[in-house]
Amino acid sequence: MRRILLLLACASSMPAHVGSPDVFLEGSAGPYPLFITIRPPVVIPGVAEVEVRVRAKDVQRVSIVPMPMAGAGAKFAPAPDVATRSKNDPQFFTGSLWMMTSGSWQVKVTIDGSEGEGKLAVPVPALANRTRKMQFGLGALLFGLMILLSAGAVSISGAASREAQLEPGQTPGPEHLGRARISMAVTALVVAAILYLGNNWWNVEAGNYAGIIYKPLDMKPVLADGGKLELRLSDPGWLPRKVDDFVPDHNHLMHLFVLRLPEMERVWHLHPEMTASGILTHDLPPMPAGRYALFADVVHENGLPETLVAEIDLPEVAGKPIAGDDSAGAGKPDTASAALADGSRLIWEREFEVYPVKKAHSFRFRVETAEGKPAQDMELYMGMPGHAVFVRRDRAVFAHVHPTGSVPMAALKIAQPDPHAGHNRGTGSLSPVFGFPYGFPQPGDYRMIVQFKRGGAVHTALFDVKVQ
Ligand SMILES: [Cu+2]
Repeated sequence: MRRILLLLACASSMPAHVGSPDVFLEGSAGPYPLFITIRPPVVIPGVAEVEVRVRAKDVQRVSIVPMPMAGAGAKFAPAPDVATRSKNDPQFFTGSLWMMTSGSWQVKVTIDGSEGEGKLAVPVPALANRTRKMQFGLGALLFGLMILLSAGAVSISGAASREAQLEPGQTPGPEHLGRARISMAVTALVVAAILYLGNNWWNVEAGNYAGIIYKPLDMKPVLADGGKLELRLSDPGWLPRKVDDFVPDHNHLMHLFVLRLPEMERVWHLHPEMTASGILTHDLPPMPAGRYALFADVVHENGLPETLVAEIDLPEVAGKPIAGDDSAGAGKPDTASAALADGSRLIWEREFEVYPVKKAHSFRFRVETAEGKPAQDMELYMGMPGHAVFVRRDRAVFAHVHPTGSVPMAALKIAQPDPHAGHNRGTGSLSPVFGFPYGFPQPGDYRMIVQFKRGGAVHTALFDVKVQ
């Protein structure tokens, strides 16, 4: 019975990133540059909050509509909602949308303005990740009402068999009182049976619900001979999902971040390859003995991104030299400007001493040469001007973010009817200034890992930031 009172099965949502459910996207809908923040619902079914900042004038209307990424629902859009324009800020629009089921969703954003219509689809994973406790006050109120109803039913049935057949003014005799007692006993039994069955029904529903609570794929890391890291993936049970249907993101099926514990002062960004169904392997680079945290980003065929998490103790690994898109970085974390191996610096154009929680920012960085001049020889690193990881020191939050935002490019491409929509393609030489749209989901001490490529070499810088 207590479970009836204390539990109300509902779910909060969490996307692929660990503990960082909000979706940030910097992109464009046709001719209109946008900054979009989507906060998936705390409960599913539930309401997602959508914020759209249009970086263009003359926008008449912003409309938004949620749809599944795949399946029949992806073809038939419901009527879109019109987002509300802010009174103080005519370029800022907000809206809320219902998300009815768990899974891989997208929010289609349509802008109508003087330059015609522009569309952008933003992938939003809506994943139930826990059963929430009922609030104590609500539980107490419902418990009181249940007692009142049960007692009421018993008392009404007693009164009915005692007095219903009496003339007005007549007092009930012993036979009426006896009948009333029997009737009340029977009703009490029936009420008890209803409560018992109701409790069972509730438990069955709660059990079913527990089955759809999101669990990322399990990842078991094993060090094989010759310094080969083997990652064995398995499904702990959730909605139908495969361990081998990943699509390449920046040309790689998996982006694996390896952080040395406990200080996270050394980091590797590696790209294991699938060598058998559900098994990804990689030749480790030279690494000192120690304990390491692994965060592996993958994107499923239906656009659902996941971050798989594991830890491993490693002996000293002689390893193979870093090659291809892999990179390694180490350093003392800074709070504003990081010295890089070649004497140049990465300057963080920091806005706050302590960052506010839940607020979207563009985290801007600038690369300066040893002489303090803007760097000229910037290159794309895996298709991006920069890669950033935001990880809380206790590792309960992990997000891998690009200048386009927190949505993996692979998922963004699946959502777009036009494969080139959604990202601003740079023309000419690459700017030494880049930014990452992100908002911290929870307070705490965070490590920020920023990677970019310059003159053929990948650089890694570490920063520390406090969030309240
Ligand atoms: Cu990246």
